[in-house]
Amino acid sequence: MTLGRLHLITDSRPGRDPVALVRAALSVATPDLVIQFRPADEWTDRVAYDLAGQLVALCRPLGVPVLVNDRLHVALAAGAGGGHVGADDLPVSAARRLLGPAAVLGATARLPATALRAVGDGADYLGVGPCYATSTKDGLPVSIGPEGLRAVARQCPDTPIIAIGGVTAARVPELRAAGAHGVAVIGAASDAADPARAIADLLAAVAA
Ligand code: TZP
Repeated sequence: MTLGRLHLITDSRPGRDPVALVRAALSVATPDLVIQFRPADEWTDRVAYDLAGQLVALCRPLGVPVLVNDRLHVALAAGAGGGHVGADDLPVSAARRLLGPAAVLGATARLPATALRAVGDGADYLGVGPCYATSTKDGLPVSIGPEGLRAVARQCPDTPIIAIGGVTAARVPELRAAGAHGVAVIGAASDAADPARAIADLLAAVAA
């Protein structure tokens, strides 16, 4: 599996438009781009399904994978390329059974032991973090920094590591040096004055 290096996570905060953000990303980049659709907890399955379907319809012709965070039934129903599970979601082994062998499955890991288990249970890639402090998501544990990511990368040398949490284009080089295959962002794209420009900068940084 060749996994894209820039994972754009849709912003589910009130007032944000996931479809507009994805359109901006597709206008500058398609190889190396992965969309992770992250429905807000309060959204109904119907809302999540409708949005996921719109994103899949936009991305599929360009060969850009759409992964759905947590709600794997929405991923399956909308024809997404796979899903991503965190610590409070379905276990990785159950997620793999549900999605099948061909789907892309990512798992969140903060520590080497968790990462190793996730890979053994069927994760294709690991979302590792939070690498830095972030205000985009509440209730996160303390950030692990590039050194924490390096520890996970050493434990799982054959699995792509996607750094998450407080990632900016300027931080990409130290994350790549620590073993990251790529990065996942919300704020660095969604909060930018010009999201398409910010996404282009992030892509250049991960490709360097
Ligand atoms: N999981 C760990 S950090 C995070 C998630 C979903 C939020 C990342 O957002 P940002 O704005 O890129 O720091």
